Amino acid sequence: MTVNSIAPTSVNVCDSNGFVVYVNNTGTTPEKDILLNVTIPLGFSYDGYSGIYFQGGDRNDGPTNESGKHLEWNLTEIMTPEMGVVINELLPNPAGTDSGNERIELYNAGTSTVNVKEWYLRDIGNNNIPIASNVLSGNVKMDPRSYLVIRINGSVLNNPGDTVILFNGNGTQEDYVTYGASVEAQSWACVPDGSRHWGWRSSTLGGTNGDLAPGDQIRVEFNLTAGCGTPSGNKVKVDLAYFEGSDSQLSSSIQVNEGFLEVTNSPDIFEAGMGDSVNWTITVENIGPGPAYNVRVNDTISSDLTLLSIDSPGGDMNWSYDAIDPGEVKTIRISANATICEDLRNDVNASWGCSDTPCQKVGANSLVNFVQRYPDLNYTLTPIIVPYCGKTSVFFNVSNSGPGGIFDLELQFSGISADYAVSDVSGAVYHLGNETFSLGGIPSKSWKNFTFDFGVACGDRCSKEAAGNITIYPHYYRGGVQG
Ligand SMILES: [Ca+2]
Ligand SMILES: [Ca+2]
Ligand SMILES: [Ca+2]
Repeated sequence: MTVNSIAPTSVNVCDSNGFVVYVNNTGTTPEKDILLNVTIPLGFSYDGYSGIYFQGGDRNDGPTNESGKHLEWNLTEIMTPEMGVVINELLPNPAGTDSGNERIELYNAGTSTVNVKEWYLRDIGNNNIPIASNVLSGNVKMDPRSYLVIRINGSVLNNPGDTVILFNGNGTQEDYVTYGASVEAQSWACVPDGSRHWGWRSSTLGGTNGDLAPGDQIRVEFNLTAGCGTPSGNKVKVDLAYFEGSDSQLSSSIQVNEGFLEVTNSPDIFEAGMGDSVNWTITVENIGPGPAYNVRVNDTISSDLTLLSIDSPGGDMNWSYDAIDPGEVKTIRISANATICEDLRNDVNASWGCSDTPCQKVGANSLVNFVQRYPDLNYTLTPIIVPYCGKTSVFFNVSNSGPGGIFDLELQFSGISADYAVSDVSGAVYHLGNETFSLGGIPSKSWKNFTFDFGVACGDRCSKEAAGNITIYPHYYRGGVQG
């Protein structure tokens, strides 16, 4: 007997791949007690599917033993049908004289003992053959896997062809077998025992017909999956043991293709001013030779970035792909708004794997470098010449000619005499307590005007009215820094 293992030459990590083992009987007699052992290559695991294909029947039985490193099939056990007592072998044309030398072999293919004391056989010519009175070997209380050989008085089994029927004690048909032109000195026998795979074979009366006839083949199929990090170059080892010997074989070596993700978050460093939009392009590329399955991607922006848009699947910050093929690139664009000036970052993480346990985790991050863009504040005002017992309108122009914006501009007028009063403010808010005008923001390359009346109250005054200098202190924020 020979054993031959066919493995795929190239597999992808996570994919279920079919493997095949052929067991061939290259001899001239049926073989029996067939045991097949497969050594699973490093990194592979059994998927739970197995099929046994042989002449006379197919089975989907799993391995009879499974250790994680080995799969073992007792093919004799698997191929034997469990169907009770059946006709297993007929000798209708013994060598020389037939009369008194014809034989019938029964076989208990079931799992429990059957008493066939009351059973009988009958051929197409209605010749009845009681069993109990014609036992040549074996016991009418037939144990599982036991044989019973029946002698036939006279000549009953027709040499050109016949049908033999097995009845139980109630007269119910249990089995029947039909054969054609007989071969002298050969038995009409099924291989394996109890199967429907009949042929003219050497007699094995009282013993097994064998499990695999000469020239016959058993095909065993099973599926293995390569897990994360499975190395290339390993082989499947198969060992066959049978009654008369053994055989071993190694498959060809298996190349294992595994995905490898590379993640970029571009640009690495983004230069932005306050209020600017920042835009990133995230790429997830499979630079490995195999597909990356169950790809999960997560993007995180720091809390002081406000998300404007992201074109990920579903528009979420967490998304996934069923698979990314080798060489395939997924591109995501994300846009956010900077609301403060520091600790701004965007982190992207990706992972993939066959199941929940990832084969690979990878990430990339990008920082926002805040660029200080300085404003250039200028102001002009009409000269303040206040008439006695009167007031004058003051016109104030504030401009920002710099590249950076001014936020929350306040102009503090220090040194206003208590005799003077500010009134009719337009274009600003005046705070009497600290003599401050609030103007709000002055964006880059823009200006604002405000006006107010400045005056002195009338009174019986002899002295010269107060005169002097008013110092203006500007207070504002530029990009989060107080200026
Ligand atoms: Ca005969
Ligand atoms: Ca004969
Ligand atoms: Ca036999």
